[in-house]
Amino acid sequence: MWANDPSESRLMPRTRTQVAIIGAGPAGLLLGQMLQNAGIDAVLIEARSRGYIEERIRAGVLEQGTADTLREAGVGERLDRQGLVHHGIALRFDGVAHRIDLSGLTGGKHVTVYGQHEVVRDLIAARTAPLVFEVSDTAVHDIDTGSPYVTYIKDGTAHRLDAEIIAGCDGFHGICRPALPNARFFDRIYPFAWLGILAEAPPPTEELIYARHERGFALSSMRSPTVSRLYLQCRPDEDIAAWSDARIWDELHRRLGTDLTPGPVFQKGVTAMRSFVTEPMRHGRMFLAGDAAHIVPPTGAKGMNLAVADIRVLFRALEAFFCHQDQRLMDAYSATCLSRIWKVQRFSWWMTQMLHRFDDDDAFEHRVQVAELDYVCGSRAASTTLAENYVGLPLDL
Ligand code: FAS
Ligand code: PHB
Repeated sequence: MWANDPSESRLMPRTRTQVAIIGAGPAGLLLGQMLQNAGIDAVLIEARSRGYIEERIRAGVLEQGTADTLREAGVGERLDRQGLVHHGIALRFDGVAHRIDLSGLTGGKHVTVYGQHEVVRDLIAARTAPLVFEVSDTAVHDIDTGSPYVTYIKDGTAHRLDAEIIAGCDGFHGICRPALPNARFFDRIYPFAWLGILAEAPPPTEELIYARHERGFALSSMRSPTVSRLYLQCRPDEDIAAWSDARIWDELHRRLGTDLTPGPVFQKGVTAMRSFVTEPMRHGRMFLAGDAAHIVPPTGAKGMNLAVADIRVLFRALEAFFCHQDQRLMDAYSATCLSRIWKVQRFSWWMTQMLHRFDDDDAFEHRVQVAELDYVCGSRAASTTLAENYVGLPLDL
């Protein structure tokens, strides 16, 4: 019996819900929490195990709107206790670090450093509605009808989940985006990647440092006063085995120029860099949100924040549909999200262009790149532009 063979689906164990959510990343889990709070039934299915997604290290910076959204959803207690509130960042180039006063330039707004995996843990802990881990062969069916359904296999048994709405929150490698019949894709792959580490080492400074260096970009972030999160620009096909801890610390010191205190590295990974957008983000009763619909290079710290912004829009649309039989917000979903998505894509692309080494750039382009950083750090108008994007553009709702 195959889960994605519609003729077989009549013979499978069947359950019914109002919203079938595919993917338990920040997008799927937050939507599930908001629907649960509103008394709207949702079943969440996830390909990986609970342990895997709770240990998966990704984003680290929450916009103020994201933190507020998590509090409104009732999962902000640990964030408020353990999150690190930051009022500024530093841009470093030509050996000098320049502070961007995020709060002073945005009327007091700030960001919070709190690992994405912590957000995932908080959302899973708060979930009382069904959350099925380790599913396989997920497939969506009849998404252009009023009776869509999802099939999947769990512990060797094929299941059918009937729903009124399917939320495709299954990330960039999921099955929902490929199921869109008329989508258009916008894609840009950058000629470099990020080598990221987590280390038992105190961050060199209290705030983040984004460094442009002739040898390549580096970023100094953190997860706590004793755990550093650090990144180095590397080749897209970088062999991480060629990077010993000593080599990583040495390269970080060259690019960041700060007194780093090396410590045991307990997580290493290489993250590809791309910009990607899907238009539209909806077909019939299936709605894409988060990385299933878009990818931004992490230079602007926007990936997870953009997923949260999508979910705020999607939740309000589903609440209007289920509680007031009003489809207008659902019909406006794609356009509403894409308006913000493209502005965030621009900012993430701009930060990436400004801070990374592009091997094909000539001397003129290198000088222009430094001049842009010099202008941003020296002009209140230019640094305000960076600050208002970094803390987060106003949320639509
Ligand atoms: P996610 O990818 O987080 O979640 C999708 C979920 O769907 C996953 O749990 C997956 O297992 C599940 N899934 C996939 N296919 C499925 C199927 N067929 N059936 C059921 N479940 C399925 N952003 C930043 O802002 N800063 C960073 O430093 C940063 N670093 C990153 C590093 C890496 C390696 C990656 C991949 C992304 C990084 N991001 C970063 C972006 C990241 O934080 C995303 O924006 C964020 O995870 C988006 O959340 P979701 O849309 O929920 O997608
Ligand atoms: C992180 O802490 O993981 C982080 C911070 C800022 C970024 C990207 C990643 O721009």
